[in-house]
Amino acid sequence: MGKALEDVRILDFTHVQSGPTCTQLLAWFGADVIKVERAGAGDVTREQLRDIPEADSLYFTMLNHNKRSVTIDAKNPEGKQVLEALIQKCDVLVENFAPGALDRMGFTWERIQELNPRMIVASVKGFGAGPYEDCKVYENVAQCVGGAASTTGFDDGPPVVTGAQIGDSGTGLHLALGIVTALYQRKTTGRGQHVLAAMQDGVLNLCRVKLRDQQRLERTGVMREYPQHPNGTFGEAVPRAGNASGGGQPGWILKCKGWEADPNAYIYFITQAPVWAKICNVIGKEEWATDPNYATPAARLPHLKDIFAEIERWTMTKTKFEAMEILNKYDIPCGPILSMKEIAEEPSLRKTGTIVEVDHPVRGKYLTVGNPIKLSDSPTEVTRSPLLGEHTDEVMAELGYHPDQIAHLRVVGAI
Ligand code: CAO
Repeated sequence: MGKALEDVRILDFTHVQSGPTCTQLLAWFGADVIKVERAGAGDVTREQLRDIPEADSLYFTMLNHNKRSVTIDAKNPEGKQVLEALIQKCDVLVENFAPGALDRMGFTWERIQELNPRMIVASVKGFGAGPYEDCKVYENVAQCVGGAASTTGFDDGPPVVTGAQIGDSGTGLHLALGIVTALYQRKTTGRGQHVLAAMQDGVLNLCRVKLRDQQRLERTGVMREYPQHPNGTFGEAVPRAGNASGGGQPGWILKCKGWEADPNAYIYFITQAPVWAKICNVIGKEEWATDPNYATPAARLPHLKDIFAEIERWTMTKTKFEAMEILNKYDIPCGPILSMKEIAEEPSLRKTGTIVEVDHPVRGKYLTVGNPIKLSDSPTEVTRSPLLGEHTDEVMAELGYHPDQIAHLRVVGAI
């Protein structure tokens, strides 16, 4: 079967996490992704958080599947010429260098357009145009400046960052969408364009509901579904909502059997309005279904704390999986808090290719997250990440370089 992006060639000038997330997705959809790394060193993550001496780290291998690796010194004049040849041959250049780094290499937007007017140049930066546009940014900085940290955590504690890499991987996802959209538009315009995904913007996009709540707060002074209501006070900005659910269906994390010893023996429980009567039956509070203090969503809002305490009395008598099974019978939305160990061992995730075992010549077998986006006509086969410079000769030959020229470029340190 063919692949959705099989005619697309990507010059992958990315490193660390945000850019590589994007190009890995494009590779999974069939694009030929040629990762350009610094001669002799490579992507810094190859040796970060290493668990096996001398082997590429899981950090690197899990973000660079299905790519080819070439090493080119972009600051060497002859290395620059190789890059120019690549720019002429590729459809997209993806980069997430610090602001200005690509220009300092001599590859300004104008120069790239001169070399290849059809080229799409896609960048991840920390910020868009404005006072911070020159700043370097990492994941947690993006979470802080994008509104995630100020709205995450409990009201009586400090801001908290989340384990989901919404700044890096989240922005990589945004960039990938921008790239395929630009490729689509190029079909009619014949022109390339610049695609920018700023990490602050990407995080803010994922925090959209919190900007909604900011405006509701300014208008009404109170948000009835937040745990601060009715006893706490609201300030000028959206407060941290603990484990409250983001929408109009109140939810909370509740203890399950074994919580004293198991840090993940919890379940997320949503008191969805249409199944309120069923919830009352399951937890043995049948009278709440008709009691005017509990019967309607609006009446329940001031009592959410008591309601969840009562539901928790029930969930604590069941394991999280038992509770899930019982609640699902009644269509009550809930979800066990799964540990990474449980997720890694979950057979259904292996079956769908969401968790994949990959073999690597140096590190051996390891688990990775496969393509989370499934296309029926473009199936993904996850192949291992490349060794540093593994495909330099192959790609140079495709660019038309003779073996003697390749040997010369190696001697002068251009590749
Ligand atoms: N040949 C020669 N030089 C190369 C090269 C190559 N193949 N690849 C990279 N370099 C050079 C760059 O040209 C740059 O040189 P100058 O500083 O002289 O311009 C230098 O390597 C360092 O690049 P950098 O500034 O991007 O890297 P850093 O480690 O200092 O910063 C990061 C890393 C992530 C903070 C920065 O790249 C950044 O802000 N990127 C944009 C936002 C982003 O993607 N952040 C998420 C990262 S994932 O957590």
